[in-house]
Amino acid sequence: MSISNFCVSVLRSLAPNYQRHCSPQKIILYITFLLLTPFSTFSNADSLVNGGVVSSAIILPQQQHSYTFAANANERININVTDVDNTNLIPWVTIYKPDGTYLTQSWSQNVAVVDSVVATQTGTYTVIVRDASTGNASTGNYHLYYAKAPQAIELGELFNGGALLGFIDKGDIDTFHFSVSLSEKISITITDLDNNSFIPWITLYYPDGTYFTQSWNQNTATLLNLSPTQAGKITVLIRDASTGNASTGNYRVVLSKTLNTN
Ligand SMILES: [Ca+2]
Ligand SMILES: [Ca+2]
Ligand SMILES: [Ca+2]
Repeated sequence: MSISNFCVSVLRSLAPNYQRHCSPQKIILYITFLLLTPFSTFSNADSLVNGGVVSSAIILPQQQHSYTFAANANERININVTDVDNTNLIPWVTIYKPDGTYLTQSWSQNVAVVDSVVATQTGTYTVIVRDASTGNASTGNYHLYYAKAPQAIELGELFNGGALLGFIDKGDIDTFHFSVSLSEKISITITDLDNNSFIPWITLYYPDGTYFTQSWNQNTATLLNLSPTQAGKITVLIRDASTGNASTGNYRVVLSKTLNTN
């Protein structure tokens, strides 16, 4: 049996009416398309966990991976997609709004950064990860870090007077939270414990997910005597602010709250 006859018989058994309209050549093309589709446009559409990381790989040229997350209007979206192995892969991330229109994109040789982008609609957003190198032809392992304010709390709660130690991997986003009342002022310091190229970068968001403030510094980034305008749980993001956002390092973060006497 020839390949075309085999394909015709397979398709006839799967869809008895379909072969009436197709030549054997078209049927072969159709079956080839079906066979290649799962690899060439593989799309898992996994739901992202807030504060979590996905480890995956672009294994074929022009492959695209899709993910989803839910957000309310005015919440803030942070996503880093890293080229884990320093290959020719140029991680490229694009986000679409719940109505399917474009929201934002980013690409970089090492770490593609979506920083504090406002969700303009309430609903389910779609994230596409692919390679941005010439011909979209590079492959490689990637990590996708996702942190939406509020409620990204990968590493738990920061307490008044307490210190927490952490590590920023390449393109990592660490997340904490702490509670605050309107009668308190807050100060936070974050220190690069290894004194290397890592630039500790701290960003705070209000309980409703809107932006509060941020700071970064080569050694110790400091936020001093801030008076929050919302009470509740403040979301804290820690990232690397060095050029390319690809430095790694150990850090210590310290929170102190004092009574607001103003
Ligand atoms: Ca690369
Ligand atoms: Ca980490
Ligand atoms: Ca540093």
